[in-house]
Parts: sequence; structure tokens; C-alpha cells
Amino acid sequence: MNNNGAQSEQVEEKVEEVKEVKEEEPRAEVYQDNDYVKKLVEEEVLEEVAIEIVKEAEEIVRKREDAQMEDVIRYLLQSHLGEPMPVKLAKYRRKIIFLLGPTGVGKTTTIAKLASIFTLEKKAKVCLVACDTYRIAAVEQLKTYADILNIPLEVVRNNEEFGKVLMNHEQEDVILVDTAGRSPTDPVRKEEVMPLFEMCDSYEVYLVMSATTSYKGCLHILKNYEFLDNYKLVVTKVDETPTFGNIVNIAWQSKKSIGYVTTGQNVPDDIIELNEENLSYITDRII
Ligand SMILES: Nc1nc2c(ncn2[C@@H]2O[C@H](COP(=O)(O)OP(=O)(O)OP(=O)(O)O)[C@@H](O)[C@H]2O)c(=O)[nH]1
Ligand SMILES: [Mg+2]
Repeated sequence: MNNNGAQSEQVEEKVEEVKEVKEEEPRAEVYQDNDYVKKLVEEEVLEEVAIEIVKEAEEIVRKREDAQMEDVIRYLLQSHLGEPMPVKLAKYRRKIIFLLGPTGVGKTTTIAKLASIFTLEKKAKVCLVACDTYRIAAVEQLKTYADILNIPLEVVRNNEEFGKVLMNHEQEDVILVDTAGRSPTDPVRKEEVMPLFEMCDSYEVYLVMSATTSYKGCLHILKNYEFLDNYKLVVTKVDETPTFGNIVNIAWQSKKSIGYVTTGQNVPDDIIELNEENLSYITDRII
């Protein structure tokens, strides 16, 4: 037999080996009865995500003596949540932060909480901008917080006014822009927001989603905001949901990082700025 023949025999053997390994790998249905998968699914982690995590965890535990199944699952849940991305302030660099999202999820309340953190804890200079011209009540809501914090509030009705605000507030470290909530049937359009973004030297977008929204509802929302190049998430109303699995699903589905979770109606206290250490606030509630 020539050299080529020997090689092809070797290749065939390898293919057989790979096939055997593949055949040994348990199929997804096997995992549906797995206690860890059941536990994650009970917490409303999507079954597909739960199976993926448990499979990977089993593999790690098989290889590593020091690894405990629950710890590994907790770790993998955290990695599914991604690196937390709250606003990082930079000295002498103004940050313009937009909060977008569906109606009533808590955008304005979150803006008030953020304004308070930035002003009181981080000693930053903050300006609030209300693009929420649909409702007088929304502007009044923000005005109350602006007065308490002694920071400016600007109300803008069009792009030109927004441009003027940017020019008049070059001294501030952070400009927090509140926008009107939009229903899933009348989502915000790219043409509406892109001109605003283009006026900013540096901006960040947080899509605000409520933990109480069903997974299907979340998918719909994510689809509506697909046109955004890049954004991060704020997950609100985690106090109103008995299960935290959907937070993992949202991060997994969108592949976006979460900056904050909000935990109640109280301004300024009911907000958690996420970091690597306190991500366990979410995962400890799942496993
Ligand atoms: N339980 C709970 N309620 C919250 C939280 N955040 C906001 N809310 C409440 O949700 C309601 C709506 O909050 P808003 O901040 O007005 O929501 P919005 O997204 O600005 O609403 P629109 O501007 O109408 O789209 C208010 O009653 C808030 O107090 C939260 O973390 N937990
Ligand atoms: Mg609002």
C-alpha cells in the first residue's frame, strides 16, 4: 500500500472515532429531565439556554475535580449575562446617554435615578433633556427631580432645539436624554433617532426593558430596535417578577450587556449599577 492509501485509512479511522463520540453525546431530549435544567426552566430560563449551560457545566465538572455543578452553572449564567456595562464617566469628556424603550417600562424613573447617582455619588455635572414631548406629565416628573438635584432640565421638541441644548451645555459631564415610550405597534424609527445621535460627539444608548415582559414580548421589542448599531440594556422592575431567568434570556438573545437593573419605584435608591461582583444579584436568584 502506498503512502496515500495509509493516510486515507487513518483519516477514515478518525472519522469513525468522531462519529462514535458524536453518537455518545446525549441528545437535547435527554436533558429535559435533568434536574438542573428543570430548575433553570422553572426560573424561566429558556430551555434551549438551560440545556446549553448544563451540558457545558457537565463537561467542565467532568474535567475539573474542584468544580461543583451549581457553582459552574452560576458562573456560566454570569457569562451569558456578559460583561456589565454601566455608564463610565470620563473626565473632560461629555457623555450623552439616551434611554429608549417601550411605554411605561421606567425610562423616566431610571433617568432620575441615574441623575442622582451621577450628581450625588460621582459628583458629576448633569443635565437632563426631555425629548418626551408627548406628555406634559412626563416633563413635570423630570422637573421635580431636576429641582431636587439642582440640575438643569431642557425640553426639546425638535432636532434643532436638541442641537442648541448640546451647544449650551458643553460644561456638563453627562447629558441624560429621556425619550417618549413607544408601543410595539408604533416603534421608534431609525430616521427619528439617527439625526439626534449624529449631532453628538459621543453618545451611548440604553434600551430599557422590563423584567415583567414575556420572552415573546421581549423578542418583539429587540426586533424593533435592531436598527441600532450598538446599545446596552437597563432591565427594570425586577422587583415585580418572581423569576429572573428572563433577564438571562434577554441578554442571551440580544447579545447586549446590561448596565443597570432597577428594583422598585423609589428614586434614587432602587437601582443597581452592575459590575462583575454583583452580577450574582441576578444569578443567585436563579440557582
Ligand atoms: N416596581 C417597579 N416600578 C417601577 C420601576 N421603575 C419604574 N417603575 C414604575 O413604572 C411606572 C412607569 O415609570 P416611568 O418612569 O414613567 O416609565 P416610562 O418608561 O418613562 O414611561 P413612558 O414615558 O410613558 O414611556 C411608574 O409608576 C414607576 O414608578 C421599578 O424598577 N420597579
Ligand atoms: Mg417617560
